[in-house]
Amino acid sequence: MAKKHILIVPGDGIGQEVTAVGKKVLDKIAARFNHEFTYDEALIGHVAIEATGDPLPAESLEKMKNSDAVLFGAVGHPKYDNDPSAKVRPEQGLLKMRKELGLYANLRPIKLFDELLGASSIKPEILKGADILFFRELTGDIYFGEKGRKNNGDTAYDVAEYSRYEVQRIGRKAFDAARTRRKKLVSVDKANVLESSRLWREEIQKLALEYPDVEVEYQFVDATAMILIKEPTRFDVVVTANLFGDILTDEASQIAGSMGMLASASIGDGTGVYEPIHGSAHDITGKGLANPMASVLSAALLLDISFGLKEESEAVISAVDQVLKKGYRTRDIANADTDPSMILGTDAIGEEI
Ligand code: GGG
Repeated sequence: MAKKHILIVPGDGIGQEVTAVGKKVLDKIAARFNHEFTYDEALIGHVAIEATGDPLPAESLEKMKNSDAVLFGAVGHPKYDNDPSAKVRPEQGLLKMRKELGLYANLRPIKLFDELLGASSIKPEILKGADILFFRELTGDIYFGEKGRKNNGDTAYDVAEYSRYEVQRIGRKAFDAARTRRKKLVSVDKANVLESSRLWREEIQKLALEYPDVEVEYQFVDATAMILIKEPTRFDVVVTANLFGDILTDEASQIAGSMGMLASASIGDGTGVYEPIHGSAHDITGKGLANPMASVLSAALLLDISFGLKEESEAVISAVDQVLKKGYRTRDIANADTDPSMILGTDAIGEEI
């Protein structure tokens, strides 16, 4: 029997709705497998700014550090997107959480459930067999380098920076994972243009010498963007920088059918954080339309990676699979052939799972 303390951090928008379903699934697992999961909640993002003025209050960070794992939702609010001069933004909470918890590796599995072949506009024959694990570096790059304005505010800059150490530690995680899979690693950079990418490639090349059993391919990010939708089965493990990983995994979500299907695990020095890759989606917030499967699959990653509960994790993935096999869909993964009575809202599909 495992005794674990899980912090629920719903954040903004649909984060609240989908995280509630993820927690219910964890409750069900605890009951079925005789574990004891205790919970607490914390604020982040816009809701934290509204309550305290701070996108990541010290109390939230403290609770994160003292938990066995965090199930997180999303941050963001359109009011900041339309106000570029806003000094305090929800996303600052997310970046600070990653930095403070040392979450340098963001694992984003691109898992295509068989039933969702045809859910996106990519042809099924191109998608069949696609199974990719992205490692997005999460605490460096242009997100964390110096940023500012000069020339009386008429010029803005964001510096992309990587140290050898930062590349090595994410690279090693990706090589180790490739060893447990199909032993193929694609390292994505822009080394024909960017100095930070040249250092990235140097370090991955050095690591490759330690992993002679792993076949390594180096791609420029623009080529990867094309190959992902042209030949997704070419990829096994992909390792890349923060910004490239952010963009490429949104693109890769179309391989899985929808952003609503993609879970992620952020791991590093301390407490692991598990979250859907999607944002707060205020256009559908409060309507009960959000697909909670990314949150449920994030809970599966939490059980496996932070708690070592493999069977429980597989039970969750299998539950999602069975619900899809029965024909249930949320709106984002339905198509013209879906029987409208099988299209369920957030809570209803959560109950089925
Ligand atoms: N659950 C993911 C989320 O909240 N995304 C919103 C966001 O601001 N993402 C930026 C990033 O992941 O770097």
